[in-house]
Amino acid sequence: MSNIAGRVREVFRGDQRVDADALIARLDAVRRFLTAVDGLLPDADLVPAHTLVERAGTRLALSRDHTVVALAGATGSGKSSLFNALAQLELSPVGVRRPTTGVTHACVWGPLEGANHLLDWIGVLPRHRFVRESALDADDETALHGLILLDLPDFDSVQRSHRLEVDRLLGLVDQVVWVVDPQKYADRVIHDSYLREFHRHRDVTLVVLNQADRLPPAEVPRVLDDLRRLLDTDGLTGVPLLATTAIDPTGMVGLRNALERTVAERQAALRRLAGDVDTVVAGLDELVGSARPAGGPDDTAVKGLNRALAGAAGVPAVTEAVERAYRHRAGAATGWPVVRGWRRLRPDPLRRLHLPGPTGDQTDPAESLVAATSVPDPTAAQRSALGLAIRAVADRAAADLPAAWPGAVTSAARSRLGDLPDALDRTIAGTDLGLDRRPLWWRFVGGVQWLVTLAAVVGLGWLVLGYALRALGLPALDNPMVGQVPLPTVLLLGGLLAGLLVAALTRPVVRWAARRARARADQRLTARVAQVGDEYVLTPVRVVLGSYAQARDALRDAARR
Ligand SMILES: Nc1nc2c(ncn2[C@@H]2O[C@H](COP(=O)(O)OP(=O)(O)OP(=O)(O)O)[C@@H](O)[C@H]2O)c(=O)[nH]1
Ligand SMILES: [Mg+2]
Repeated sequence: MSNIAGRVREVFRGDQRVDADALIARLDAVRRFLTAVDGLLPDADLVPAHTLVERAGTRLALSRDHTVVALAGATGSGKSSLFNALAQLELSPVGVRRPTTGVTHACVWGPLEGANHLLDWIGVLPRHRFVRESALDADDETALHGLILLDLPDFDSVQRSHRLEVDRLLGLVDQVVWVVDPQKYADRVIHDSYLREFHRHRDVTLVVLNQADRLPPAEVPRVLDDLRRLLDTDGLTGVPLLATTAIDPTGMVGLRNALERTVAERQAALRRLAGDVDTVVAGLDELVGSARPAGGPDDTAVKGLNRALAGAAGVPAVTEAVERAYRHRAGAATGWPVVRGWRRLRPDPLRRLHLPGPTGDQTDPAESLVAATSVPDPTAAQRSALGLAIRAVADRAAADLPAAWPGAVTSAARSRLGDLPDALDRTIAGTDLGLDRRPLWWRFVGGVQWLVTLAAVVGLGWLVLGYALRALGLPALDNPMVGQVPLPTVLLLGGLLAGLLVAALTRPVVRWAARRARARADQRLTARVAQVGDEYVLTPVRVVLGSYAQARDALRDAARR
């Protein structure tokens, strides 16, 4: 689960330098991650990443020549005493009343101008900003030029506002010097709530055991060992640990040297932000995980979706109508002319669905924009089958993704569900069902039918004329004979028989051709309906899968030190 976090933890950086460009690239990667997951993952999970991007951008834009170091610790540990001793001025009141320091004080080594923007951003009031620059000892202090030392209120305060101020500042400063004293160095609050939280910021963490003068000299190493053990448990193995005495200038040489090194390296700001990126990446790791994103929705689920879409769109009803319409139209074109007119009176099955009727009988395009067809609305069963098929597509596509994603994939799959019925209806209405052309063989058979009917009519007329002449006593017609049978009789009976025979022979062919027309229409409709499914269901799913892949790549880049 925490593969990236694991990798981050394994790297103990110690004095390793942080390259500014590499850090900016990692921050860009976090930004890319946020863009990729925007609207897909819960905002609450992304707050630390947004905060980091915003803070890091501002910190890097502000003075990189200054290093902001905070003295943090419990009340009475001696933060203000150390602050004053380092500044060699009484800047922050030291008192017996606890807590003493209520607002952050800042001391800047070097000119204040350059540091002011930084202090504005950090939020130290101008009246609590001091400058440590004196003509007398300018040379002694050059090693600390660029240092902005902050004296923080106590974090274990009875005053809630102190704790809030400390928490706010700890998120902004470049380096933290944790000040503990011999009485309270093992307090649970500092270890559980603070030091442990800073384990990814080991390279910008320093711990001092202040008031070392209060211990018998032989005790100091024992207490330091004990404190070191506690720090190891906190995950702060290797952080510098010093004993200090604020009331004795020689008792602070180690701390001063450490601060001089920090200022000279000008790395603290970058290291702090790199630690922040590590923390954020570790927190996001669970949201993205290591699963390879699926290439797209899987085939079986897509087939199921297309089937359900076809059902909901009424494709079976339309294809059945196509078959009947083919028979109807073929019958009208090839049937016995005597009954053709009667067939035409019956409504065309496709026309009844408001689908294109016989050629030249198209549905009004304006009408098709609203309720395109009169294909029956999907039944409750078809609707629920469609819902299940969409769910199956989402579930299969998100099967390997971490817990935060399946919800986003399902929402994407359903995002255009409301538009689907109209889209399907329009598609059905716009699909060429393949019935526009009248096949040549219809014309041929139709022509034959006319011919034989004509023969029968001629025969009938001829016979009627013969009877009429005979009835009037006029000379009979001299009927030519075909074998034993007179020609008019052959024409009449032959014409009638031939018409019935052609109709009988044509019927199975029409049935077969109608089934083919149905299959062809089914193929076309299914393909068009699948396009709608692709546009309305699969594309949104692919977009989320693409975002997942981008987020995963971005987070890997952000994790790379
Ligand atoms: N003996 C001795 N006393 C110290 C030392 N450092 C601080 N003190 C005393 O400890 C008390 C508290 O010191 P402060 O500097 O006010 O402590 P703080 O951490 O700033 O306390 P808050 O402002 O309340 O958070 C004062 O009486 C200091 O004189 C030290 O190194 N040795
Ligand atoms: Mg104080």
